[in-house]
Amino acid sequence: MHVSVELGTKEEREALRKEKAAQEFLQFCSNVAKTMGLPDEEIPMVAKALKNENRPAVIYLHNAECTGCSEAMLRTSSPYIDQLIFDAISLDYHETLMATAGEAAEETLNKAIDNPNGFICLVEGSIPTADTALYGTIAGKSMLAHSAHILPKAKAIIALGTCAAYGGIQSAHPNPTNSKGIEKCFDNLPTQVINLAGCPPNPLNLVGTIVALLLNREIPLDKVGRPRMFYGKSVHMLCERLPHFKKGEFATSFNSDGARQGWCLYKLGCKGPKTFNNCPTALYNSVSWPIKAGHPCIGCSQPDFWDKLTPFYRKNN
Ligand code: FSX
Ligand code: SF4
Ligand code: F3S
Repeated sequence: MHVSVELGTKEEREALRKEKAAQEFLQFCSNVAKTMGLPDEEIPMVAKALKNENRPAVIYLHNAECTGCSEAMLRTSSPYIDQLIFDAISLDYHETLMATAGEAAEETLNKAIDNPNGFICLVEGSIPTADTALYGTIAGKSMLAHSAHILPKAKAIIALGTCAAYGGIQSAHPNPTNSKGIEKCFDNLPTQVINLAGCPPNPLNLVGTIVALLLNREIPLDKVGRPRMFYGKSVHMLCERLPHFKKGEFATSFNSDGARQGWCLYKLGCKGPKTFNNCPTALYNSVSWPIKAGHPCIGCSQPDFWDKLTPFYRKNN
């Protein structure tokens, strides 16, 4: 039997709850600032951006994908997605989250596109282009036509996840639907696409990107369109098992003493040396990341990783 006793008056409990929420928000802002590589003095700027009264409109499009990017975002305990949706941005259209459907949803979308202050477009999933693009449709239109209508009007475009950025699993060989990442589909985009690679990407990198956009900061990108502040270093260089790599201490099977002692997973196929992402320092949910959990990196933030970095468990020499 579980017994809980509540102490203090209702007002005292409410004040405590508010204080705890304020502390958690500050911790969250501190995590975002750290992930963006900002010094502590900038934490109040991050907090201000996330409490922005002129919330930018966001249109979120779904194409061919597993919805893992949305799931990763919704399942986070930190960053608090409700804070992001309700305080920092105005999520005007999201096909899997919004309550409206059918013509009402289309009307919502048209209103969001015509927002006089413009909108940020977040795109999840790759776009099938084979055979008149018929393998993915929304509201009777192909995903290709849907994006062609919306993306040229966006003031910023974020490809959320490896599918939207580079095609992902849909475009793996033999790619029967000729699916592509958004940059490869269009050559008339008004702005360079910000590729937040990862399958799924870390929600903290999305929040950091939105904060940078809200603060009108420049977002330097690497040669495959990923923000350098999140993808500037390899997983290997940031990995807590690097000392074992340097000492030549490699786990030889998942059921070995080396694996149990946290030795390097290179000989079990780890693609950390070829992969650029901040998983070891950003962590998922402030808790863990694949290698910490005992699994080699499969290179999920690299273009074409399904073709170029498989088989995932092939022994690296
Ligand atoms: Fe899935 Fe998103 Fe991977 Fe792709 O994630 S987690 S297949 S990057 O587009 O839904
Ligand atoms: Fe590098 Fe992978 Fe070994 Fe970590 S586990 S040190 S990323 S090879
Ligand atoms: Fe992906 Fe490797 Fe990070 S598999 S989640 S880039 S550790």
